[in-house]
Amino acid sequence: MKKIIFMGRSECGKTTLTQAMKGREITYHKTQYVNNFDVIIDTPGEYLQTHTLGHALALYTYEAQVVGLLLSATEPFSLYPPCITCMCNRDVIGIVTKIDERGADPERSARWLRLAGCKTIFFVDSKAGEGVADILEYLREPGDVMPWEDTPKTTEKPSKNHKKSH
Ligand SMILES: Nc1nc2c(ncn2[C@@H]2O[C@H](COP(=O)(O)OP(=O)(O)O)[C@@H](O)[C@H]2O)c(=O)[nH]1
Ligand SMILES: [Mg+2]
Repeated sequence: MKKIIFMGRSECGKTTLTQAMKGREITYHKTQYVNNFDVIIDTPGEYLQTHTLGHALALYTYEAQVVGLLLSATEPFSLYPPCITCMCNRDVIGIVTKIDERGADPERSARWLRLAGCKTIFFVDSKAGEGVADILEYLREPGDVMPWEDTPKTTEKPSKNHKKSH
């Protein structure tokens, strides 16, 4: 799987999505540090909310192949400046979280993420797991086995002896 780094303000759902993508039972966990030990780098929201710490996030993008900007569908504002994605040379995707919440406006959040420069947007309810598989598929690399599969998908061509079935 491609390595992704999640960014977004506190409480937007970075850790919950991280846990949902790993198939973990969701437990409360306050992110106190940049968690860079896996294919998902989880970061504290304070890094995005504090101007001086924002530079650390820009540096951390080099540790990942994909940057995920999270924005909750319930947020009445966005912290992302227009065209911020050009700050790094990685693919940047937008992820709208909490689409299930009362009063959520996923399309409004998606518009802010597009304004920030995200060309691909995902919509998730991390609690129910909705939309999580789409992100995993996006990050998939040849040979990866998805949680809902039991055998790896092969990208190898069939051998000469292998009959094609039509
Ligand atoms: N309804 C709903 N609640 C969510 C979702 N994602 C996160 N939450 C809740 O939002 C709160 C903050 O989540 P957390 O993952 O700690 O946010 P973080 O600060 O960005 O890591 C927690 O109470 C989560 O249960 C979601 O997709 N839907
Ligand atoms: Mg967190």
